[in-house]
Amino acid sequence: MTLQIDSSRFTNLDVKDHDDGVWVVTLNRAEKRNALDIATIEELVDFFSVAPRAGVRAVVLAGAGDHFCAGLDLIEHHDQDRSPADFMHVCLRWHEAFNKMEYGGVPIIAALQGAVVGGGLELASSAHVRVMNETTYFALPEGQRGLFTGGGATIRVTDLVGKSRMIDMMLTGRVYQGQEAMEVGLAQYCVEGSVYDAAMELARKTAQNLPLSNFAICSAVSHMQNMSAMDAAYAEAVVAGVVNTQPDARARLAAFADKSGARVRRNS
Ligand code: 1HE
Repeated sequence: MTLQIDSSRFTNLDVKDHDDGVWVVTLNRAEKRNALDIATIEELVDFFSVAPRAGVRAVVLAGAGDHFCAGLDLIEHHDQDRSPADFMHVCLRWHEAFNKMEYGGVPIIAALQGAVVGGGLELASSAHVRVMNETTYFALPEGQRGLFTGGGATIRVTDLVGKSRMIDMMLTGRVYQGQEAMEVGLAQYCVEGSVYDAAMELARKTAQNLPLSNFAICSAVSHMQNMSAMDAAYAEAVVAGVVNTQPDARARLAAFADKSGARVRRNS
């Protein structure tokens, strides 16, 4: 069953269907530096709940304006004067959204410009591929604000940069940018010029893979990280059993066999 995505339902997100099954989801509150209020989180839950069953083949996740995302909406948080239980539930909604992204099986390419900070970095780290440029900078200012990460940074940012760098970022507010950000693993691509154009190109390339292969890549790998090595190896065999025998792959295998299929060559 294929579900439909009604773009007009979204306000804080701008949701657009491009060709080839590539969708662009843009955080659309540039005047607030795309800070994540609860309404934005609910729209992310909404979109990424439906996307895997709506024929979405890849997503470019972008931010309007000069900055990708300023993290938690600090003004909303201040105004609402939340109880511990209230904020726990807020964080659980963030996890709902970000888990649907990471485990949903639809490739998400994040186009990161300007500030990618606090919850903005938590959001970016839920994507599968991150593209930065010379404007991009990453930080976790929670420590300075009297806060702690609540949107999965302890897991996902630690996965990217390692425990000691994660703790340093939180303690000292260290900012990573440029080549150093690449070297510590915060992004896979650093481009000159538009991160959006580069992310679109990657999304289009990704969308040419068979959806079941992409589902496994953008779901199974993350699940397997949570398993013991023995269980992960078993799960890998089961997933490969399903994916590697899919009827749609036969034409690609036949093309390799008759030598019309592309060969893997080193970059020129
Ligand atoms: C905001 C937010 C926000 C901007 N919540 N409204 N996150 C932070 O600590 C980052 C806080 N933000 C900043 O450091 C800066 O705003 C930026 C570096 C992102 C951008 O600077 P700049 O000079 O371009 O903009 P600005 O003048 O600081 O802000 C422009 C407007 O955006 C202004 O609103 P206005 O109505 O006065 O025009 C700001 O109030 C608003 N704005 N950032 C709300 N974050 C699940 S736990 C997650 C924990 C966290 O994420 S902690 C948050 C960390």
